Amino acid sequence: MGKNKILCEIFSQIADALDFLGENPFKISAYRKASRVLEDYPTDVEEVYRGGGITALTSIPGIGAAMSKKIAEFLETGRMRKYEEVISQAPQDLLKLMDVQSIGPKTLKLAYDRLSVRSVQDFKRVLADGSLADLPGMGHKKVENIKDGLELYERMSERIPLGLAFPIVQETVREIEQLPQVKSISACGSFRRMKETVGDIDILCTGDGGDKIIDHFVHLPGITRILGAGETKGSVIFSDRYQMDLRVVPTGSYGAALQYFTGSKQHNIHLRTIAKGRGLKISEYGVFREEESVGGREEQDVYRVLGLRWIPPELREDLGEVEAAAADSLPQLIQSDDMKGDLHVHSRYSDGTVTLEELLDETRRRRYQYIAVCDHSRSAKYARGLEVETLMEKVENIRKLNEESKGAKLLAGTEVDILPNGSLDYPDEVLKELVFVIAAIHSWRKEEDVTHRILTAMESPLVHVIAHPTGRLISTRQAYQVDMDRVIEKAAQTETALEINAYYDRLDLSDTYVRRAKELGVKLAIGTDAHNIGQLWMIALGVGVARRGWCERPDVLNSWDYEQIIQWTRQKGQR
Ligand code: DGT
Ligand code: CA
Ligand code: CA
Repeated sequence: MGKNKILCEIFSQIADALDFLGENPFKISAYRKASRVLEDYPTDVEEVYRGGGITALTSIPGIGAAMSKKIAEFLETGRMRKYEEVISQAPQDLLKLMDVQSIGPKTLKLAYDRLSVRSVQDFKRVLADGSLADLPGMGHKKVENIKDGLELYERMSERIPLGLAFPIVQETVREIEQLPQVKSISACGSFRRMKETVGDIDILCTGDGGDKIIDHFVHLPGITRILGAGETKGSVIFSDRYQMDLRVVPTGSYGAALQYFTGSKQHNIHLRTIAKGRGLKISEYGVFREEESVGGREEQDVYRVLGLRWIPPELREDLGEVEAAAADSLPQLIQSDDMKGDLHVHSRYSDGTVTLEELLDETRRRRYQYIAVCDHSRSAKYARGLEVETLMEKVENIRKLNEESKGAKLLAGTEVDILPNGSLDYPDEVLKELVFVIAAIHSWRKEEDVTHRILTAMESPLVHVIAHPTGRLISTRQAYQVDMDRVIEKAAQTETALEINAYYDRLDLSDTYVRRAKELGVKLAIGTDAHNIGQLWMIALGVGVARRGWCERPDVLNSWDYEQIIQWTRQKGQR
């Protein structure tokens, strides 16, 4: 696929540059179109060209004679004169700003000619120091627009943590599905695949009267900008940060569209390659043999015609799932309904806001069997870590509550700090009184490699889980230095579970580590790290990570019954 990608990029850069230079709009749009076609094209153009020359290239839909010549030139010589010519007249870095809604090619050209602006940085400078505003035709209002647009653009180019998108998508889907015109609706894209961050939010529906649906969508509360609203697609920005697209497709192609827009792109490319080998074509409109439709109403259709089992969205990253589906060896992924408890929750004893009674009620309300109450240990002063005496009082209170409770139980636990030398923040006699011990690193020196601290903690038979093993925060903090290969190996040896911390800004372990852990037989424990009731829903995010890590029920402690968990923790203690 190498050459397609390069050519796609080249054509896109030519289009931007021509736009900047004020060229003919038809020419510009021909380059844009060629770029889009190549981005998506399942066969290597080089192969096409070697097979049938320029004529074969021309037969690619969207690639005309002029473009075919340029592709051929590039394939033959490794160069494209048009590209070199155009690029030499337009500064690449500056042209990135063409993506900003309030900045057009004319403004960029003006800044280029009059203020010698050559880069994004230059542009920001002339915007800040007022020299851009002094140019003819700029005006106060226009400059303010540019500033706003640029700020929005930079905010929008950051990826959004899945957990922040979650409530927005749920609410939007609920609003739209109430409309009488709507038959089916689903989120798709990276959101449906439960990726830990999403670029934008994609929603798909089918029904009659697309314009009405779209109109309702673009006027939902919280929407701060409408980027576009047609009969089949609406595009908006919610709360100045989240881009959301809603597409309305015909019922007959809803399944095919859902499959297409769920991606990932790599997964889809893999499927299209298989389809091609079978004389089939799959697109967002359906599955076709020649011109005849052979499916597309249901998402299943797309997989069925390729002789594959339906693949859960969380696996669709082209990381072996297509092969597994072909061999009928897809995992039986864990599901939210399998969750029998939450294995990391804080109470009022440390820095949470909830009482033990409230947690027990919540255990029942969520139809869980248990919640592990894991408050901070004594060194965690900033988080009101418990002194031994208070901890023992808590254990006693949990014992009493459990005695009177049928069904639901609290697990008396702690989130014990792993101290700088790898020892634990409570002595063994204290830890022995607890049912569920998760150990974590909360402070480390800059540049410190914490691997030995974690390995040492895992050697204790009293530690059941290592909490948030890498320490990263998605939006603000990189992981500490830790050799995760060694941690995972040691977890396997010592039968220590690793946490999937489900708090939206942690999601730690992340999917790739989860998959590696699972492959070595390491158990995973999903914990929300909730400090109040309103955070318990995040278990769904943890389940998403587990699914992306190919986990099945036996891999995840919280899918086990209360008795099984207790037995497992005792066994570890007796090693
Ligand atoms: P994101 O938004 O960056 O987190 O990632 P996605 O996966 O949601 O990507 P997005 O929003 O660009 O497009 C949604 C899905 O639509 C994507 O997963 C696959 C499909 N799709 C979009 N553009 C293309 C394309 O150019 N080629 C192919 N094969 N699929 C595409
Ligand atoms: Ca997306
Ligand atoms: Ca999108």
